[in-house]
Amino acid sequence: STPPAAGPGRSDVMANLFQWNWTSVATECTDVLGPAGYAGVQVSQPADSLKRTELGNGSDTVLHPWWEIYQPVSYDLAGRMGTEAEFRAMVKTCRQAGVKVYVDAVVNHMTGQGAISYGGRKYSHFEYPGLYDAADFHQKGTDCPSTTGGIDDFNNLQQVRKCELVGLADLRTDRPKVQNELAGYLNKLIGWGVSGFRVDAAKHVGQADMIALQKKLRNTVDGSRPYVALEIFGGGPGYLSPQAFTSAGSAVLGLDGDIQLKNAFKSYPVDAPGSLATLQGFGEGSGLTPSEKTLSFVQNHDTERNGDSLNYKDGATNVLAQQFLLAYGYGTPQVYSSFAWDATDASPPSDQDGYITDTDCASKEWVCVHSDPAVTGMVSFHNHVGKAPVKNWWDDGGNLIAFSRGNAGWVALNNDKVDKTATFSTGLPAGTYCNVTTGVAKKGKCSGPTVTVGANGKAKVTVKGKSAVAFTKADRV
Ligand code: LM2
Ligand code: CA
Repeated sequence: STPPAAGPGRSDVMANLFQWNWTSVATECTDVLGPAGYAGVQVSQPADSLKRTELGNGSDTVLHPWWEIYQPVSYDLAGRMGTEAEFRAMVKTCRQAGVKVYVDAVVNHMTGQGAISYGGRKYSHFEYPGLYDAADFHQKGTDCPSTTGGIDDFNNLQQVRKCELVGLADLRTDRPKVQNELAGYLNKLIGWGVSGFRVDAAKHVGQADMIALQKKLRNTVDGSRPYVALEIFGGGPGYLSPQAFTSAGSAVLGLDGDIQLKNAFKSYPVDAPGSLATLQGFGEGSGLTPSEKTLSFVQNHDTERNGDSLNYKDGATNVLAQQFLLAYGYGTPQVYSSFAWDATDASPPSDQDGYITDTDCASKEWVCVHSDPAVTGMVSFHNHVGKAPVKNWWDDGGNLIAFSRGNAGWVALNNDKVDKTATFSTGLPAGTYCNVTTGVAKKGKCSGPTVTVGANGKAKVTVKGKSAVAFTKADRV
């Protein structure tokens, strides 16, 4: 059957396919993301970047760490994930599958090391032939007040904006020439059908320059303004806080939210009571940015490594957290899927030249959380309940919670290891419903276990350890 067009009819759920190559993203849009009801996909930084030719000092053992892509060299689509032709074909294929494409855009800086790019361009720290030269970068002393030229103090406004983030040459984003180069790059992507951006290091660009840049962006091919989500990690004072950036873009990244989710899902040592019950207040009520201004997630490529969030190594707990976020409806929810790693610097699966090889979800090298049926069932749930408010909250004070979304759907989540049984008010009419976390309702039949709701709207349900039960009105069988 033909999936609904991009956007309307499929809500807002995004998959973040971090460092998937373009041909793999395209295939996934057609085979999985579109049919599962994902409305969008975030893809990795696509511009030409640093290609390391030798190892650094000491403990440096990975020639092509994942972070090479965060050192752009030019705005040619010539990076580790594929060619311009492959990128454009991917955008077209995804849109045909009903999935809009959002691009990770690095606008704050260029490189901090190396001399040659994946696209074969030669460069040095402040010289990018045909693009930027020293006059386009903030300089130590004149612009940047730190003695090292780097950001030594992340609470210092001048340093955060005008010094070098981990030694990366810092663009003068207030300069018309720089803004025009950046806008030219982003508008090129929009012209190919891209719907928006995740802006890397937006805190280091600052509000004024972010707003000026967005004014230079054209409308998307759908006629809307591009969706621009700003990366602003929490903890900064005043103008450096995520709250201070909500009007400088479409949204900010939910980087405080993923910390709260980790603490709710993982604070508990083995066999001790946990705290999913705390999540009754999750969202603006727990100090986070407003829902409509937040791109929310359980983790991203930084937090899965730095300990701020859960990650795929948390297994069933991670899946349960994804299910909670999709069920609860805070922010524009995003599901992260990427490659398995041991060392935090590890390269994604690549050929000997650093080009990322095709994703294989069946291999141990990749972890495809977004296509786990326990997750896709909740994508469907999320799309069906829409904006209906959280009602009928129930918890046992510990690790078993349940709630409805208005009268449209109901969910229970058990973060304990043992099965739990209780009688819940579901807010739904009497009937037999298909549990979407373990089955699919098709032609009045459920491919897995069902739940019976009585005339009073109540249901006695056993929720297995580390799992969820969920259904919507549309899942009646
Ligand atoms: C981001 N958001 O603001 C990205 O989400 C994050 O992943 C990026 O850091 C960072 N900002 C810059 O875009 C990653 C990685 C760093 C890595 C940089 C640049 O976490 O470790 O820095 O990308 O590739 C690496 C070295 C670092 C070195 C730097 C410059 O790890 O030791 O600094 O390159 O040569 C001297
Ligand atoms: Ca900056």
